[in-house]
Amino acid sequence: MNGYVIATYLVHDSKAQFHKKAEGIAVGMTVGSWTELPQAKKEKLQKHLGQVVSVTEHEPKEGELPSAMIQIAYPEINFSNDIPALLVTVFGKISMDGKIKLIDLEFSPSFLASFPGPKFGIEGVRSLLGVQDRPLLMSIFKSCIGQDLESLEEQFYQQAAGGVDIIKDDEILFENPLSPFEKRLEVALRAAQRASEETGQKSLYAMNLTGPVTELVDKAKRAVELGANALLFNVLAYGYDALHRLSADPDISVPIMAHPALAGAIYPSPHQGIAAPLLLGKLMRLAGADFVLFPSPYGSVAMDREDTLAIAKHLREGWNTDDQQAQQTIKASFPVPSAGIHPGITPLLYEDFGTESIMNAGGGIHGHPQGAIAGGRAFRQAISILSSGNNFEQEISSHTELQTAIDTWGLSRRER
Ligand code: 1AE
Repeated sequence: MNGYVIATYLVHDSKAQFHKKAEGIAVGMTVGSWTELPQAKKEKLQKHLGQVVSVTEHEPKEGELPSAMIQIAYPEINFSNDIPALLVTVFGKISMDGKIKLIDLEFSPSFLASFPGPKFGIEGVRSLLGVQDRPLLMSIFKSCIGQDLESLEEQFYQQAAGGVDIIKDDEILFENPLSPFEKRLEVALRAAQRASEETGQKSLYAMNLTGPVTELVDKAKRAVELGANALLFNVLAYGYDALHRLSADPDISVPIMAHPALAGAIYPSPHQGIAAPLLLGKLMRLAGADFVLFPSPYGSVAMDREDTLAIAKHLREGWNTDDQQAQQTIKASFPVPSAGIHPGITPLLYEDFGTESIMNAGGGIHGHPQGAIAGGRAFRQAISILSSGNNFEQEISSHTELQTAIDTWGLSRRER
């Protein structure tokens, strides 16, 4: 439906009045009240009126509230082409009105045309690093709070020397006297250079971009001028539009990584909130994230596997639009399943997310009994076996660091 954004909701209602609910949303979230309007006003407002696309009632289940999927089409002339206006239109007031969850949004070609999407995407990040044909490896500083520049420089070096492709700040690292932003960048670049001279491998440093929202663009530009080559951003705390403005700015010529902090306050309820694939998949890519972190199905903060697969699909595959131009111009973002990842989980991650993904670990690298360099190596050995197609279990013992990691954390197997 060109000219409309279609929102899909899951609604639970003890009275099962789903058609009435759908009409109420379509009218209430667009022109207000329809029935009481005089004819002349109705004609004028017709083009602004929301449309009920479908109401699909589910088979009632014992002990559960009646539920239905409702789809509403919203005329794009009602809102400006930005994510805050979109979200307030489709889920502002009604997010507080009973058991209703926003499941999906379908965008029209005209709406998508306002969003450049990720500046680098999967291909762009790969070409910055010069790495093709294997999942990338990312690590997180652990710990970084209370650490001085010397300690962070050494941590950076160890991560890069172990073969890590991308090193990210912890999302909880803000401006602080021990490791101020510009100084932190300076020591990280120096450590990256030192490691690269030894390994011949490039690395990226995703610095946590923080501070007042009005200063973010200037701060990001300054970081780029000083040599920053990636940024980390707490998107849900600052808002999707903040990411959109950073990623669309031509002077911020580095990839941006979206952290999912706060997402757990929004997606987990079966009755309310915003579904994880939309929250962390479609909207993050639309706003311009080159990489998106989300809990993997296997680690310490596990997410439902189907949801993680749907996030990855939204990040990498086509939009649900038949617009070929949007398919081609909005680049694919890297899925980064995270939290509690160690080398023994990598076969499951590879099976689920394949080559075009990033394996990311904090404790799983720094906690290696032989140190962080060995932690990085253990992951790279795991990635190398998986990419070769050889039998993972049979090859473990040929790699000292990987064997130690498996002895420490074990080998995870799929529960059938
Ligand atoms: C889903 C986000 C994971 C994250 O930010 C983080 O810091 C993970 O650390 P580890 O790998 O669990 O130590």
